[in-house]
Amino acid sequence: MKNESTVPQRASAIKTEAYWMPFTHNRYFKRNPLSRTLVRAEGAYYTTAEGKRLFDCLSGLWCCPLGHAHPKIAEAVAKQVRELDYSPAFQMGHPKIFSLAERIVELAPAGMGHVFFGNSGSEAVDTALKIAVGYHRMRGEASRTRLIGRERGYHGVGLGGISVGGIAPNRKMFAPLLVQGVDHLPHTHSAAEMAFSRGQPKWGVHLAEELERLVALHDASTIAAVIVEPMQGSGGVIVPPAGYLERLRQICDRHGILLVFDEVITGFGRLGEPFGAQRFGVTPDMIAFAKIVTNGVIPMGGVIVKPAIYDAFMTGPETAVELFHGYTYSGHPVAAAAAHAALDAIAEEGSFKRARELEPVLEQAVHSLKGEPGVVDIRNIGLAAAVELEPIQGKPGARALKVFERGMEEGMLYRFTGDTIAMAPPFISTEPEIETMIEKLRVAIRAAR
Ligand code: PXG
Repeated sequence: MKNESTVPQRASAIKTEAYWMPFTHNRYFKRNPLSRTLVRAEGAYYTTAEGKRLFDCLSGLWCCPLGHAHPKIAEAVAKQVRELDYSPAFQMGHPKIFSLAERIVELAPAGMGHVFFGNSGSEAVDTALKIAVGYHRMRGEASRTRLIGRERGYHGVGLGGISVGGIAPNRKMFAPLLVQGVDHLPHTHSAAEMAFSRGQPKWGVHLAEELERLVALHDASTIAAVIVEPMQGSGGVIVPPAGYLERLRQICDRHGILLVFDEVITGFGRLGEPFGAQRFGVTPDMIAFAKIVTNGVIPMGGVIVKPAIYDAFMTGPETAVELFHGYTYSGHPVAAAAAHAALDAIAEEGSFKRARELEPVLEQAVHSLKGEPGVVDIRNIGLAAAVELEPIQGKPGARALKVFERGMEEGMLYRFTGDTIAMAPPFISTEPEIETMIEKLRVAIRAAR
């Protein structure tokens, strides 16, 4: 194999070739895999194959904020495997999934009624898009098929999700597979107007009016749904301008368009409330969730819908299947057990409140990086923050990669995409841990000039 990298090859005890790693620079990774191979996790820390402890700055991939090896979740999973390890998802049920749906509806904003389960955020999104189109058809408005996403949006990697998504590299290679009849709202980030905003930017509410333009262009009778992340996570913690989501809600209502919030990242506490919907005071028609629902321990995702959506499908003969959709592992009992334990832990440990308490600590700390070399923007809300770096000329992503690698030397596992460093620390973090996470980032940024 040809290797053009200048990184020295190290002896490796593991064979890495067969595994094709997702969203990873495989060849570069495989030159030095041990430093990035994790062998243990406990609380807010990972341990690498080289024995190095790393603070988990992104809570896994946004999914493990209650801390790793949570004893209650571990116990619940072990018990469930012995009691009922699998239950057919179609035409059969089990008690824990019914009660979990009830619990999730209770946590959701008032007015939601039912939960459809899958196993990932991507499945949740594609499920929500299918339900949206099916809903209008069931109501006799079969012309409403168009879906509207947003630039810089990330909605997973299903064909529906990449179609409504707005991240170019995730789409361009698969262009022929993209769903037809999708349009996009502009993203809401403007370096000129809102760099270094704390929390919600004051500029940008007018960008919601672009939805009126899309309605005028396509006609409301062709539009099924608008899907947005309340806060764009993968896009680099892009926080909605004050009033923006409220305006999207009004425009959707005026034209009979469903509003879907993709809360795969913001669901279950990342913004200090159960959902972004509550944080921003805007209730969508559907909420896609995943990740924190099980603290990342067992894969699970799903869609919460308003009763009117569910009811629209509950017609026809009682013995007929109403929605031709579902997965072998929809509502998996082990995932349901993990979710119950995670929701118990959230309630017992006051996790949402803890996230709210830590928000100003993170905000204060991360904005102190303004003025460090190459820092062009800092954004934050809830227990999430991003530091955007100026790309090194002709080498996009290279500066953030340097920061990431130096961060690991400093005992920090940051997340980088493009030239943005993202952080979403565990809810169990202490204040000094959050401050250290930022001070080490300062060291890494200075070293990555
Ligand atoms: N929607 C949103 C808003 C997401 O953030 C998905 C859907 C897809 O979920 P699955 O479970 O299919 O991966 C996501 C996933 C990052 C990062 O570093 C973000 C995600 C996944 C991995 C990394 O920002 N979000």
